Amino acid sequence: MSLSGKILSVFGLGGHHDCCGQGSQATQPGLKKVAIVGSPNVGKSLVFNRLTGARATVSNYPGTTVSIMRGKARLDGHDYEVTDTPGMYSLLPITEEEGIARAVLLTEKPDVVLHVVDAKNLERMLPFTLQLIEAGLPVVLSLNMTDEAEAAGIMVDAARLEEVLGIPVVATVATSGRGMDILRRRLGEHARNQGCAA
Ligand SMILES: Nc1nc2c(ncn2[C@@H]2O[C@H](COP(=O)(O)OP(=O)(O)OP(=O)(O)O)[C@@H](O)[C@H]2O)c(=O)[nH]1
Ligand SMILES: [Mg+2]
Repeated sequence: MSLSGKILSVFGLGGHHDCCGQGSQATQPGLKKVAIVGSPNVGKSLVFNRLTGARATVSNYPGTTVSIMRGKARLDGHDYEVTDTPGMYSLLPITEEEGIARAVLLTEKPDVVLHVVDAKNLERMLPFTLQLIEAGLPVVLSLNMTDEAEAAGIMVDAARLEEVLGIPVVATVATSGRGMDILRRRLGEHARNQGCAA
């Protein structure tokens, strides 16, 4: 096990991912789950809105004053419950908000974890992707804000990154909706590849 894998195991993360919505925080019984995570201000909520449309509810995370959004999305022919989490920089939380984002991953055991990153700042964002993968979570990566990256002359080879990381990687622009159809399909496929889909 790598050093970061060992450190994560100290915090109760890592190792085999127990999927299929068996978490202790059953929110909508029977529905497969997608959790959206990532750094602050990368477009998580806009991606969430694109996936769920108007079908979303806001509530306080149990026992806290931190609000999280949940909604329903149809992905590749199946319904999922999607959770938007507060921005977090790593799996080792510092703020209450980060702790809740981690709790969504740990206790709710989503069938797919959608890591949204800013395509302009991949060097800063990818270490967190690696942490999520090392924790054994079923990760799909959304390279969001590719419009701004392209305008800045940054061309990311999503297919190559997908090959290197071994997880689905999709370029998106949440403001215009570019890439969202592909993202929906890849999320649904990845859930099924975990052997968890309906
Ligand atoms: N140009 C561009 N702007 C984007 C894109 N996605 C999101 N934004 C903008 O980025 C800002 C942040 O978007 P949010 O969806 O609130 O980001 P977030 O990750 O939910 O932010 P926190 O919840 O604060 O962590 C907003 O002004 C969005 O309009 C994108 O793909 N391209
Ligand atoms: Mg948000």
